[in-house]
Amino acid sequence: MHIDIISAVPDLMVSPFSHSIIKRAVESNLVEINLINLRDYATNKQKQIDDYAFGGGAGMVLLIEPIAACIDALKKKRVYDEIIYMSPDGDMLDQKMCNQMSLYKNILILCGHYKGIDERVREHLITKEVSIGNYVLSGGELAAAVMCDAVIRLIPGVLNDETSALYDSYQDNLIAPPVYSRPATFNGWEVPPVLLSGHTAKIEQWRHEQSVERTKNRRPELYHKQP
Ligand code: 6GU
Repeated sequence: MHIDIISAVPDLMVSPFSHSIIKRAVESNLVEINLINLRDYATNKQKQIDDYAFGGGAGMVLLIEPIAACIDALKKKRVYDEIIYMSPDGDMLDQKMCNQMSLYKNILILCGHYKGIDERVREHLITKEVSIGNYVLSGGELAAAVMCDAVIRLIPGVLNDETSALYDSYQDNLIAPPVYSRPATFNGWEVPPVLLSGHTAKIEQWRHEQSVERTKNRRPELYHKQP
């Protein structure tokens, strides 16, 4: 998968892609992430990428010209499955959307300022808008990092058997069961005995029951989506 991310502050996303699972995915060439500085596509001498909103009001608006120039240049190199704008009023990211995106070959992501981007970008250049929740971030960068993390770990080969995405919370609209490790007793707090029994079938059954109970209690709306 190839992911291009356009941002006015691309450095914000360096660390999220430089560690652990995502770092390994990049190193194994399972994913290529290209951070693009919008300022490199500024069209005027002052390298300006934002300006006041027509009609007045607080906050700067990202200009259409650098964004259009940047997207045009990128489109000459690749055909994108989606051109996504990160926005708090976009479609809500969920596991199903992540699964669909994990099958894409090329994704272009545009990160905006909290005040927004010229609406004509959204109308004419964007194919999908995504939000990661009902709260407002200062920009789309952290949201893009969240979305990319959730998508990249689903690409075949990124996780090994032990960390397989099949066991994730939400994968079957069920929350993952609790896990424990050594010591078996800490402060008198015991690990559930079944997990120490070595009885694989009983352990699997216990985990499934725990998943169902947790989903009912913590995410009843997911429980009612059971197949
Ligand atoms: Cl995608 N962007 C911003 N700025 N805030 C958000 C968001 C995105 N998703 C939730 N809040």
